[in-house]
Order: sequence, then C-alpha cells, then structure tokens
Amino acid sequence: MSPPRQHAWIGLGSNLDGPREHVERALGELDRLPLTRRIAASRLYASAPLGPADQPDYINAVALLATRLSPLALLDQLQALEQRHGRVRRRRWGPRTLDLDLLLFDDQRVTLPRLTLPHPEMARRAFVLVPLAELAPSLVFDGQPLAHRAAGLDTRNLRPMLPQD
Ligand code: ROI
Repeated sequence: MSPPRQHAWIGLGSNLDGPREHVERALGELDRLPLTRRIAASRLYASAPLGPADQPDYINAVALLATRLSPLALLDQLQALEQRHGRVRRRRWGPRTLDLDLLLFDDQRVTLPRLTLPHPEMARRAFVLVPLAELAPSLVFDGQPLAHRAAGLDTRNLRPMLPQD
C-alpha cells in the first residue's frame, strides 16, 4: 500500500544569476519530484532583501504540492534541487540562486535538527505569508486565517511581478 497523499507548502526564493528563471524553472521541477505533484503556485513577487542590504532584490513565490514522500524525504529532494541550481552556501543570510523552504506539511509539527515545522520564520516574513495567503486565504495558522495575518504585515517592500517585468 502506498503512503497517504499529503499537502506540503514550499517557499521559493532567488536573487542571483537570473532569479526569475531560477524560480520559474524550480516551479516546473517541483511538479516532477518523485511521488509528488504541484497543485498550485502563487504569482511571483519581487521583494527587498531581508537581512544584509548589500545584495540584489529577491524573487519569491509559494507552491502547494501533493506528495507521498515523508517530510524528510521531501526535504532531501528540495535540497538536491537547490544543489542542481548551483546553490553555494557562503555567508548566513547571503544571496542565493535558489532557496526552497518547506513551510508546512499538512498540520504536522516537527522539531528535528534538520527540520522544524511549521517553518519558524514564516509568520513574520511578508515575502512568504503574502504569496501563501494568495493561495490559501482561509487556511488557519496560529488560530488566524492567513488573509488576516498577511494584512497585518508591512508589505511596502513587496510587489507582485507583471508578465512584462
Ligand atoms: N529576503 C527576501 N526578500 N526574500 C528571501 O527569499 C530571503 N531569503 C533569505 C534571507 C537572506 C533571510 N532574506 C530574504 O534567506
């Protein structure tokens, strides 16, 4: 019997070497991971860097996957995908070609050295919460629908990208 199909929410970010192409390519690649389908993707957003300001703006998006992988098996796949995009970890909070964050995995709570679910920073980051709320405005997180949480964040540094951008 195959394991149950579960829903995983992924945050994507890039600010190096053609960031829009990295994010768009990764959205396609997420749909081709083993035992996994991409069900939905947010628009792309341009956002000023959180952390060191001496780096380019980011392109961010959020995707919803249906998967039969476990959270750690999915994390392995996401990290392998980052590697294939030439991700090099230089400094903390430095620029990157592709960052894939596992945000939520159904309603699972996980505390492991490699993985914390829900993602501990997601509720404070407009570049995560706004695209997530675009896909799932009524999803309840910490007792509040995402649309309400997202409305309380400072979104001045975030703008949806248009096709001609
Ligand atoms: N800032 C923005 N705007 N978008 C990101 O995806 C992002 N990712 C990061 C840090 C360096 C914290 N800053 C970011 O990892």
